[in-house]
Amino acid sequence: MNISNALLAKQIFEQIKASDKIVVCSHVKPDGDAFGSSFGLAYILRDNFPQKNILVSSVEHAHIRFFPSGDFITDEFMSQSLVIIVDTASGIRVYDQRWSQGKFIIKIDHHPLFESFGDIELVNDSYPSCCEIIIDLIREWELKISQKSAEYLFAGLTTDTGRFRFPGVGKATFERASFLCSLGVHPSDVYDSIYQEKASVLRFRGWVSSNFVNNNGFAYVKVKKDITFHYGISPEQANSMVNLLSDLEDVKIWTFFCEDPVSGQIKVEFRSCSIAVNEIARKFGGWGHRLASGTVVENWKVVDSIIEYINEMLKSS
Ligand SMILES: [Mn+2]
Repeated sequence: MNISNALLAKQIFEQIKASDKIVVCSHVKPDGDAFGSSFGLAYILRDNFPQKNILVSSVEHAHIRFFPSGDFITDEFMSQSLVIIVDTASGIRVYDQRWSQGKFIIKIDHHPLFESFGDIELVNDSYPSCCEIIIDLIREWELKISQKSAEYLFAGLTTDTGRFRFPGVGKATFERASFLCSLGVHPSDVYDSIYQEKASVLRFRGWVSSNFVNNNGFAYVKVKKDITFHYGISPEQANSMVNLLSDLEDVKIWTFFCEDPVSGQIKVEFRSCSIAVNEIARKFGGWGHRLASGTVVENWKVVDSIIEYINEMLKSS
């Protein structure tokens, strides 16, 4: 942990020690890292400070069955709490929009700084997963970590790094993973519970494999609402599989366009091995990491203009 983070780490710990009520919160449509960093942090704080009241604001039924359900939080509790928001770059994406009513707000995130909010912000985009920031903080604070909490953190670390594949993964990430293993995490057990797939999901993978378009290093698939309906999967689940196209030979940019059956909007996930796709995302109203970003657009016409834009970009590069 570098020195500016070490100072922030100290300030955060002081706030935690001084608070009787704490709410840990993450982003809407939570992924493994959102679940892992919020439940990991909350469970560790509960174990170390049993006299404090620590709640997690999260979905009622996690689509990754490995994780527990969120807690019921009253308005009163929220307004009396230290609110810690993890893995979330913008205030509007926080799962519980009452977060701003908290007594004191702390943001801990690994996305490129998108918007400043909170009373203390610890943002470091050199971390491949938010869980790894939590791991470094907990070690800095010398707190004890149960096997369960270590598993939550491992689950977040492994999902956000694509099982140790994505850029940014190196010595530090493996060292943190190794540290979690020393606390009793068995990676294969975690994988067994988070990577089990329903038959419908596996069949959808097959559909993607036979229906993607591949053009000059740009691979994409348009997932219209009748497809997600047919396979019985949610648009989030569909989009989380964008990296199905990552191993394609000579692919430079790969993208999933997935229609939300309720709003009719199209959620777009951009990935790349070197081209800065967050600039493309930004051009179309989105945001994210340099090599992994997304946006939401209104209709398939906009999707076609994105496709044209990327095709032109790759032609001229
Ligand atoms: Mn994350």
